[in-house]
Amino acid sequence: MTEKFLWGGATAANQCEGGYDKGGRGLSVMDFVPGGKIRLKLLHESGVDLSRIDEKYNYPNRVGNMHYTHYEEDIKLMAEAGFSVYRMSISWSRIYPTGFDEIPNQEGINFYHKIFKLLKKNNIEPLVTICHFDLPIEIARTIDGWYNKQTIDLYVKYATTLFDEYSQYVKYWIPFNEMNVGAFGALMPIGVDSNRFDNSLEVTYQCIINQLVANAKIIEIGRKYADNNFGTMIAAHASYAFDCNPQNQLANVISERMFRFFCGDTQVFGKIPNYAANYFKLNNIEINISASEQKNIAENTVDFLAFSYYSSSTIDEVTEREKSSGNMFVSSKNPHLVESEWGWTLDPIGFRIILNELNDRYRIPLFVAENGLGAFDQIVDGEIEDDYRISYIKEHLRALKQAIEIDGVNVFGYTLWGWIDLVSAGSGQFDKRYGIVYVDYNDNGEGTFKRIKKKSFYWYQQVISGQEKIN
Ligand code: BGP
Repeated sequence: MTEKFLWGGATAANQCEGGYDKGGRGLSVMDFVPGGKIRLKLLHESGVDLSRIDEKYNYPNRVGNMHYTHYEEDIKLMAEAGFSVYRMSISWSRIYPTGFDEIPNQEGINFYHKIFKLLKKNNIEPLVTICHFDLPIEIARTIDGWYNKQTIDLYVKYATTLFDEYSQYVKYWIPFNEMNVGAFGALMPIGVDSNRFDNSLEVTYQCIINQLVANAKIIEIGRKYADNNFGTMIAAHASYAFDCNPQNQLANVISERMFRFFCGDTQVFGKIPNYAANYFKLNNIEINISASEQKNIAENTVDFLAFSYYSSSTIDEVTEREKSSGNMFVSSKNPHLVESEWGWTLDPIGFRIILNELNDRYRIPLFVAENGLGAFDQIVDGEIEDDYRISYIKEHLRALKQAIEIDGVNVFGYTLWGWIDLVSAGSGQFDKRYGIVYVDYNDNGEGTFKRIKKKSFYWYQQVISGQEKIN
């Protein structure tokens, strides 16, 4: 893979680009998902209306942090911070505006050429997510997103265009962001709200299966190009049984399989695991997958495993306990841990645990594609003193260092999530900030989009250059 440890930051097109109506871009599913507290409720309970926008909501993903017009400045900041890698995603509807188009949108193609050229000039390696919660709206509206096998072909066409255009710059590809999150059956990862269907579990898993098939297909194609490396990407969290009650221990093992491991197991080992086949049988889920699709999955496994890590969760099946919310997971409160302002447990030891678990299970290189702290920031006299963020990152980097140096875990890079403030995926808030660079914009839709370096920017810059030691 690479000799050098890659340091950098991560974003997703739908959360940072903005310019939803610029450069011939078509609309995407995220352009119809309202921001604010209502977002999760709509995604998980009442549904998002994909046919129109509703005046009573705002749609922050249409605006992002305006990277579309600020990309030159943003890449300059990455270079100044010392990044050697930038994890970014491409907006599908910027390349194929409806998803069904015969030919790609040249303006969209040109936009990413400009980005890749600038990254190259600054010696920053792009690590590209092909689909990060991003689907042209027409695919969702007319053929139910990933539930329909036709979406596989549309995605293969889109990915092939990316290889044709950008293989000269990109050698690390992540076909899908956090594939396992599809198990929630929610719109963002699978482009269809499976709760609309009577057999929602079957719809959910058929979508994930279709993505697994698409993933293998594009790996097969992508390998014919230059030196391409492909990674799966999962949302990882350390998961604990609340106590040593065997019932809780077993519940923890079982809950982890279909959520945390199913996608990685299939993509790394090339076969749908037995526990999943049994789960489908026991839950009357009929999966549509052909023998040739299965063969393709077996022959096109991934080269590395990328993951996000923010927090841990705790399972207690025996006793009803107070709940805490993590990155989409609701779990029993862990009395040993404190939580962020959004109720996510802060658990750097859990990070070391998950690094070990993934390393031991898969034995392929790991990449930390997302890690960071979402917090409210205050500007005082033009400065942002985000010591809380520095301490979160420092503790997680210490755990990473221990995993590498003490435990022998094989990790080739780390990208800080939302290295520049952007729209939160879960809450649609702009004021939930992850950045080491502040963007002057807020949840009321006010601001100039001016970029301001936070205290954490200078600190992370020193970590990358080796002047700041993590001990
Ligand atoms: C991951 C997503 C990202 C990102 C992050 C933080 O699940 O891949 O897109 O947003 O979580 O979550 P949030 O934005 O909800 O705070």
